[in-house]
Amino acid sequence: MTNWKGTKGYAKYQNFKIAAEASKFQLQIGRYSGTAGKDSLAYHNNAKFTTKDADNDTYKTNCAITHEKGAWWYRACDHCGLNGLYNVTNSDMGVEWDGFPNGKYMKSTKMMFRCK
Ligand SMILES: [Ca+2]
Ligand SMILES: [Ca+2]
Repeated sequence: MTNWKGTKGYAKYQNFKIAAEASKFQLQIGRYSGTAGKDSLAYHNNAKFTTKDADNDTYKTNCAITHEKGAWWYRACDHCGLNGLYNVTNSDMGVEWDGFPNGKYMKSTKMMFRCK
């Protein structure tokens, strides 16, 4: 990830698994290591995937509509959200990673996977 001030960091997970549709694409992640300041995805571990038309989060409303933008493994609602609105740097609806050094709003992010 690179934030709007040009600071780069990464979050690496020992395991990263997304469950089947019947389990609402529940997220299961392992141990964190990295330079992202904080393991902000830990809050989303075991959360189900919410989209605008499928409220699977634990909040009373649909997080993808009322508090955030973009589908994600919301709970109530997020500590990171990489599917947020691009170039929004003043609200929780942006592309963000809480605790990231020198600014939580991201200019670019990449998710990469390695098979075991
Ligand atoms: Ca909800
Ligand atoms: Ca957010």
